[in-house]
Amino acid sequence: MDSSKAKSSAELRIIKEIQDLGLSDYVAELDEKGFTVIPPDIACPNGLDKRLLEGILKVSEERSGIKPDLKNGSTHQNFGVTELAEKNKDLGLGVESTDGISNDSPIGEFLPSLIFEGQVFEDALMNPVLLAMSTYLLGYQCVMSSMTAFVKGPNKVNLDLHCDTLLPNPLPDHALVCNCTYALTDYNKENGSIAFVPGSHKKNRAPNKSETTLSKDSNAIHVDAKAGSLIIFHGACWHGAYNRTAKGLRVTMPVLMARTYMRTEENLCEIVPDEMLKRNGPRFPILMQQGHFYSVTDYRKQPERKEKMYKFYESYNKSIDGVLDSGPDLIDSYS
Ligand SMILES: O=C(O)CCC(=O)C(=O)O
Ligand SMILES: [Fe+2]
Repeated sequence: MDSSKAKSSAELRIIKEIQDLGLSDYVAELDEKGFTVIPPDIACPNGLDKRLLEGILKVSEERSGIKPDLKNGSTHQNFGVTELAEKNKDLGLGVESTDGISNDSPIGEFLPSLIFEGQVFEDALMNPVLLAMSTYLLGYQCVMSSMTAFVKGPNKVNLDLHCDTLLPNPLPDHALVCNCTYALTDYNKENGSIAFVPGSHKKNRAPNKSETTLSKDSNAIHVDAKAGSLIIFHGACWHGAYNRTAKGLRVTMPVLMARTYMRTEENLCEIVPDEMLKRNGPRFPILMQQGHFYSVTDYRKQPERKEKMYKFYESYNKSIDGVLDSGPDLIDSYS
């Protein structure tokens, strides 16, 4: 945040939220390094992490028909080795083989679209700590871009360095997206932790092709974190992941958040059931892209959509003491 200018009421509000939640030191670290690790007692009180881990393992079993072997990782050892080349290309992921031969998946099993898998995933999105950190970086109008999980067993390849803002360079100083990753099993290098290049968000660009090999970047570091930690990083921060040499599974759930005008990974606007919108409080519909004016697929539905959009914005703005100073009321002058 630029400290030389007078602060808006939204900025004053988020600063207070951050102080009240005990997050000031984590925000300072995020500003300096581009990432921070919030420990389980702050990030996941009331056992949210245990419920999430259980929920993800259940989804994995339901979708694949195989019960994940959390302790030994046998179900996910060298995951995806056969279909890897094509799959990773689809995900846009680059990989570095640590033994010069192997080509298993750098992320393991990929579970997209988790927000529709039950209440615990809605709770994870509505976690006040996740929302305060996302709001700090992206503003009160930010949306969820995607909620996914990676279930990674022992593997041989590193995930190449990249940043999550998939736009042409240069990138602006402020974040356009941020990644809030729940680490649901213990993190260290042997466990296949995420890798960061501290301060890289200040380069205002993604790594170029010659800079993506993780082992060649002497500034890259791993993260030590207890299960239940929440790792927050700026969308321009360079990161990758180390291969897992330990047995067992690394289970992580990245919640990608985005400024309201960004193209999102998941297109949620028209597919969220009313029941889900009703049960989660006034910010939830905004997070679920219900305040989007764009992305029209059927112009005949636009009047109804607009009406809902107004309603959602109004009740959300009321719940945060009217600090939003742009929104549908401004858009209305075009209609
Ligand atoms: O596997 C990891 O730790 C990093 C994954 C990643 O690049 C991401 O969540 O954006
Ligand atoms: Fe990433």
